[in-house]
Amino acid sequence: MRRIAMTALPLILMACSAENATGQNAAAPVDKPFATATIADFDSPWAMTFLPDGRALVTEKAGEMLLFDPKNGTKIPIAGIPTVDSAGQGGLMDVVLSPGFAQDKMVYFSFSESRDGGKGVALAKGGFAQASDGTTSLTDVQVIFRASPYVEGNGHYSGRIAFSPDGKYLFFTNGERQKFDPAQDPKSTLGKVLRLNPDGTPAAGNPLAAKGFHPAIWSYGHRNLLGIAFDADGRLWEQEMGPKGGDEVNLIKPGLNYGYPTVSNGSHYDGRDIPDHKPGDGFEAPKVSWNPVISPGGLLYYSGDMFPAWKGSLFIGGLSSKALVRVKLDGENAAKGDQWDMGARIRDVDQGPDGALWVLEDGGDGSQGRLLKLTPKR
Ligand SMILES: [Ca+2]
Ligand SMILES: [Ca+2]
Repeated sequence: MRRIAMTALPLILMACSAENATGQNAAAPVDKPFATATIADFDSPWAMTFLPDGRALVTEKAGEMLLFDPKNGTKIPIAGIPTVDSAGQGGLMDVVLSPGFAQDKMVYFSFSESRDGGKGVALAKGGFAQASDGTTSLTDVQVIFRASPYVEGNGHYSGRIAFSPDGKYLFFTNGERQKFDPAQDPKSTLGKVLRLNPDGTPAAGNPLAAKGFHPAIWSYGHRNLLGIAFDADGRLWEQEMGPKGGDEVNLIKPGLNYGYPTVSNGSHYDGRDIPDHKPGDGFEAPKVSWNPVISPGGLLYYSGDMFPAWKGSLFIGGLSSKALVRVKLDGENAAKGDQWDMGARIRDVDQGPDGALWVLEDGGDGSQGRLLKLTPKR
């Protein structure tokens, strides 16, 4: 037994140094340039968004939305959320405020549901209301868009939401539900970035409608899109989980085909190759890709002043990589920046009113689902 152990050791060391030598999975122990404070514990949180008064809405996978006050730790359950199917990767997902929230109090959120014909991701809105006794609800909740078609299975719903900087359009991501081909199917919204009006109807002038595509489609050929964010110049950035290898950050432009499942810098989990993105293949290549994967769970474009060196960077929460990942942007180009080991699956990253970074752990695989606040190290 001892001989076997002695023989195995150099192989393990070699494997480790080989991985580090690529520099791609560099969660090596580095001094983090931020201080980390644990603010609260949640049960598998999925997304958060700050209200103008500094409180926040936090979604939990099983279907609860909470009004959270970072000042005193108070959590108030919000009534009015529809029934959620939270099996597998499903759950109550993203939450964002209407661009006119100060006046219209409207909250947009996404969730997976089970209906006749299968399961899918839905987009809903409701009015934020808090009574004088503190009771909080979303009122007149309406589902304003459903992915199509609904199918069997519990994976790759996606469901991220972002408003365009002018507030006129709502971008919504639909994953390919682990069914591959729908990402290239012009009639399906699966594996697509969609552009909608704030009432959930397809926006007029979407780039592929005249070619017979579903009128909501903005771009296609995507896999599991767990982050979209606009930068300060109005460019739309998206991240998606690739298959075995091939996680991507893409610059989203109208009407383009991002390749999945025809091309990917990764390969299928069963070992079959997928041709990599190549110049001239007719597909839009990612600006950054990862192999081994980081498993991107959420995306933030950082516009704050608290970390001046990172203003204009993307931040990604890494699930399997248990990392916070920074991607540097330069116009239409992007490049890998930092990757900090966080010791837990990271689901989402948000920016506080003061420019602090707020990080939600996923709550799976041994982590607690904590809310962390990152501030510059003194
Ligand atoms: Ca791609
Ligand atoms: Ca490949």
